[in-house]
Amino acid sequence: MITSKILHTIKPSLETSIGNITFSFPVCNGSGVWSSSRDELIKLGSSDAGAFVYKSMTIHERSGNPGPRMFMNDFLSLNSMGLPNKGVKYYCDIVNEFRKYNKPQIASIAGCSEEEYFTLFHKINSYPFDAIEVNLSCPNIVGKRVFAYDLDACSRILSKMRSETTKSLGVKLPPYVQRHEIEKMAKQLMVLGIDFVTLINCYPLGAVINADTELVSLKPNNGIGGLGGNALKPIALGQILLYNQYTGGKLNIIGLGGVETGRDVYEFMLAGASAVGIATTLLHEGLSAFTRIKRELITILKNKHISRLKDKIGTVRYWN
Ligand code: RRO
Repeated sequence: MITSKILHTIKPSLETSIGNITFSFPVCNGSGVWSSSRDELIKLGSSDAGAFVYKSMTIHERSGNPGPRMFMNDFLSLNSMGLPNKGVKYYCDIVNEFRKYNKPQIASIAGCSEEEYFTLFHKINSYPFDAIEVNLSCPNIVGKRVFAYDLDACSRILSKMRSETTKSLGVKLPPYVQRHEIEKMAKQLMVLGIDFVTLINCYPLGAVINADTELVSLKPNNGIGGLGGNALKPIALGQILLYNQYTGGKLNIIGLGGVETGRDVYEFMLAGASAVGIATTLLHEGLSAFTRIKRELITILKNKHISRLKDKIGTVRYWN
């Protein structure tokens, strides 16, 4: 009884790592949310977020798709943002200054061709970003390939980058619908020596229709966009479990998809995520979501008498 009381007052460690970077708190933003402009990034830096994940960068600034390009309700989000971002130079110009926030800074890059990915990579690689997340799963630009659905193209892009950087290198993937696709990708990422995988980007090609107005919710791409939010959580958990199984827990995972609470973060970590991103929740609630989730997570750990969150990564129980 006394021991349990003492354990309850000790602050648990929330520290985890992704590749060679350490998160003092494992919850970050999903790329693009609060991370497109200098002002947003300053606020993200001052928040309880465990790391910065920059909006996916292209070579030149893009204004993105015309609106309405984002729809949200209590259960889901649907977006067709179309990669609005300030261009790679803008983010390279601020990364050094933002080291003052003492959080890992993860650059996200998105090209329209293999050549563009390399141009972006070479630029980013010479700046003090702590990690590079190669977004091979951006779904919202008609005519732009989703490279993640082509294993050979992914391998070409990632193996060249791996040979040229010592930074933590990761890839952001979409959900796959067949088990063998996940197995092949997971094993290939291990062979290539990739440090982390971000699972998952939105579920592509969704739509929402309003019976009253008889309108689709989004303007771009005739109403088609990527599904996010709570509706995505079971899909994200399934993908994380499978990647974790196929890599024997040796590939670090940033889990993303429908995370709203500290309890969700805990479930994602049981499934095998070493860090967790929030996107739709951050849009709904703002940056105070990090503070709330941190509080909730600490309460769970205290109630379960867990002193180090990282000990729980991948420890989900299965039925015999
Ligand atoms: O900007 C977007 O439309 C977008 C991107 Br790049 C992405 O990777 N995922 C997403 O849901 N939207």
